[in-house]
Amino acid sequence: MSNSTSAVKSAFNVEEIRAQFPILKELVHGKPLVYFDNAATSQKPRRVIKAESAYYATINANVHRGVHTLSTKATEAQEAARETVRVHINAKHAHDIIFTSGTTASINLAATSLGQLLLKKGDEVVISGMEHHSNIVPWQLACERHGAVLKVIPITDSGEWDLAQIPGQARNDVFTDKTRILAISHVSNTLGTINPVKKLIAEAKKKGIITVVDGAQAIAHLNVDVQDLGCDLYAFSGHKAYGPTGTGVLYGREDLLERMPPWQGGGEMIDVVTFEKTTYAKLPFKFEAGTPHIAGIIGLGEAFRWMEDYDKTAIAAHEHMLLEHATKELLAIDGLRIIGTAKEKVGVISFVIEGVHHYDLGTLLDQQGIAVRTGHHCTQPLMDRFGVSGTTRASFACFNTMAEVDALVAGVKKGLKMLR
Ligand code: 7TS
Repeated sequence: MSNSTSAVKSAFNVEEIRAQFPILKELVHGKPLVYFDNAATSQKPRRVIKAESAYYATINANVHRGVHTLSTKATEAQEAARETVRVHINAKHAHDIIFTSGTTASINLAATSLGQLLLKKGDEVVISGMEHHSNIVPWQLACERHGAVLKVIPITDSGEWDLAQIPGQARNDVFTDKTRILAISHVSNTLGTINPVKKLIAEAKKKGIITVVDGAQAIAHLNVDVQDLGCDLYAFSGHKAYGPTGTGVLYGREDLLERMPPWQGGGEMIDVVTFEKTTYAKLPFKFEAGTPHIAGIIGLGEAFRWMEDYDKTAIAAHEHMLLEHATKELLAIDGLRIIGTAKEKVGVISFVIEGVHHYDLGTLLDQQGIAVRTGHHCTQPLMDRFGVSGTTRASFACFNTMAEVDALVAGVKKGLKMLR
């Protein structure tokens, strides 16, 4: 993990970090905001907000097009963001970083393009039972298009992959001779499970299977080193990592990206166009049709520069402390059950309470200024696996505090008095 230890890091001080997030001074229903919905989207430090608006105020122009000064400056700022992301995830080349509108777009690009490149009738794509709908539906569509079959790694009671029992296959045999693609999440948005992706990728590689990782919930919380993981493609969103909405990345191994057909056609992704035949631009532009979200990408670069200022291991330790405290205190509540009790977790805690609807609890918490997400979290098959219709989910970020966890626990207890 050389990428995150190469520069001098600021010491982790939660109050110093909080001071950089303007939204944390907001009141909700007259109460200080306690923001525990970071898995849906994280809040933004002032630096990121400033970088995005400075683009519009001072260098707004289209990229890679004009000879004029503003266009050059906008292009340089956008490409600097690409280099920042490259360093952060330890990709080999800047052109291995494709900008998209988010994880959803990144996985749709991957599924559409890889489907066309690799899938034939009877081939298999393997996903896991804890995937977000964004890492299920694009693969279903690709399988439907090419006559391939979607296979699912089952989930244990604690919320981990059950690699010994793939339905219809021999024990300990996740992959068959027909498996072409493995698409798995690094971290579960609903359970918080940190999956042993490196191990499974190594197994897949031995069989020549292409590996795609959904890193939406990992990127802000773990040291992500794509070369160390050995994955072929890695997808994430900017907005879950302190950056703007409408931005995302698909990292790809150069030789695979070279072979993959383009996903969308349009301006900027071409080399030469005639009515008979079009040739495509070099990487990464082959996959970036049309005017990108330039301001957002510049904001994304600033968010990653901001993350680089801190030691992610220290941030992970802080978030883990919040998780342990929340787990212990919530479990002491009568009738409360935590869904997702894996050994390795990020700061995500999903729970159900006997006789209480998650929506009602979420509404009562909101009245106390506490933002959580309720529902199925875009993981309906996982809800079915655990036999629940939804959960209440608190998801932590580096700016959250122990006092806020105490406020959540007190808020749940107060809510229960009203609901029971
Ligand atoms: N994959 C995972 C693991 C996610 O958690 C999410 C969003 C996505 C993909 C899609 O990301 P997007 O940025 O393209 O929307 N997860 C959540 C969530 O847990 N609550 O709201 C969005």
